Amino acid sequence: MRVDVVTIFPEVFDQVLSSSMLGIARGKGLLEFCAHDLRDWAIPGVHRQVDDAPYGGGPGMVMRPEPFRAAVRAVSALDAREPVVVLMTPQGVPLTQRLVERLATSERMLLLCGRYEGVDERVRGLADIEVSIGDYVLSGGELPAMVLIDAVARLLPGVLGGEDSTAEESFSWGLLEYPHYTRPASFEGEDVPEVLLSGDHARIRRWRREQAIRRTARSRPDLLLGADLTLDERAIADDERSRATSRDKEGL
Ligand code: 6GU
Repeated sequence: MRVDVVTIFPEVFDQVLSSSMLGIARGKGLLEFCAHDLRDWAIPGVHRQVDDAPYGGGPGMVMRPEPFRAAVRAVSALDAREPVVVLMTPQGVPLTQRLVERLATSERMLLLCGRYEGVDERVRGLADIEVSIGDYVLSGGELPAMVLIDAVARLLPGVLGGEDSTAEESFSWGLLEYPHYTRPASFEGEDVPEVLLSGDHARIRRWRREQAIRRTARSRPDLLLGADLTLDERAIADDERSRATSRDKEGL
């Protein structure tokens, strides 16, 4: 996959995209990445301006549409593949694992990062999709773009060791992940659950599933609405919810 980013801070991507899994993915040629400085397409003039005061008044600055328009044209033309153009904005649709999976099937993405109070409404017309990474406001789209690239890149075939390592993880069941343990078997009085040492794979699978359901019921009950649970599993979820409720009543 090829990923291009248009930003006024292209240098902030260097470290993150050269390290760890992303660096390896690039080394293997599975991920091509290029950050472009929006100011290369700034309004002509000494200040290389990309923003301006909002019509109608109000605080802050708004990013002008022309530099983004020119950048999308020029960067798109760098490769024959047509990119999915993504505008990173708190007004976008929430980034979910399902959306990540969909984006991971594309050959090319072009990410647009806004800054300041926001981007001119006409920038939105350049994007195929607008994406937010959560219900909080960040000062720019750069960190969200890195989040998106990381989430997508780890799904590309060949990036992670075993293809299976992403199949059982958080959200792929529509649930949070079950607890993981490694050595030592006993750590400061906390023991690894006996079932994991039993070698009984059917029992281990059942235990993990139950733990995933209990965790989800505790931390993210909203996810249970969309999860595919058996009646017995629904009962486990309800049990965990009622425990949580009685803990709340006890003020814990
Ligand atoms: Cl994509 N951008 C900004 N500026 N803030 C955000 C966001 C994006 N997603 C959540 N908060």
